[in-house]
Amino acid sequence: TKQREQLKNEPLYAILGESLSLGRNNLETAEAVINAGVKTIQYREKNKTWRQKYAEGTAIAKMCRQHGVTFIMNDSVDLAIACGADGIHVGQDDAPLAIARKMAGPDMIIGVSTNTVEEIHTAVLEGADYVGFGPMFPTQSKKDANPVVTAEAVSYALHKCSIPVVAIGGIETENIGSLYQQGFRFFAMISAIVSQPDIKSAVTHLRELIEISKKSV
Ligand code: TZP
Ligand code: MG
Repeated sequence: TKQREQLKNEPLYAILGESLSLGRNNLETAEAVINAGVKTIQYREKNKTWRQKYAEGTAIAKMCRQHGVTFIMNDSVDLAIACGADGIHVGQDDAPLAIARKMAGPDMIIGVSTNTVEEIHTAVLEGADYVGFGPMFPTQSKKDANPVVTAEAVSYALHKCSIPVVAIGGIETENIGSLYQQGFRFFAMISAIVSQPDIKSAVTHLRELIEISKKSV
């Protein structure tokens, strides 16, 4: 699908979380992120009801569709389908990939959170479209975050993983360039995007840092 192809061409992956959005609501944040030119957006809310997530997700999916932005729903396959999302992102405690795939059909993008060699290996084997991989650095944005990834897992992610690896966890202007130089090509961020007063300039800056690293690779 077009959306699946687009994932491979966009280094920045913005994750929405209202508690980290400086008082902006998710729709306002989504609008700003879309305006800043980010082509992949995930909706991630841990403490809202199904109906709240459904209402917001549906509205944001519509905005994304109008702007050619890929919209991914976190955690829940039923919400992804109900909201008309392009993709689902499942963690290790969410629906297993085979079940998510069966429910959502072949066109749905499915991403899986991974922290170890074993988890990456399994996600690829089961047919994930991409893996989220992290945390790369300590982060305050996820309460139950795994330990920072090991050097062994990083090496596996960079050299042995046949699908896109989306690095996550503590990524910001200070380290995105070095991650790029290490070989990472996709970067998911919450706070470095949605917690910035000026989302557009934050995104522009992140892109510039990637471009600079590209030249020195
Ligand atoms: N999964 C692993 S780390 C993390 C998630 C959802 C939080 C990322 O947030 P931030 O603010 O980009 O560190
Ligand atoms: Mg989850």
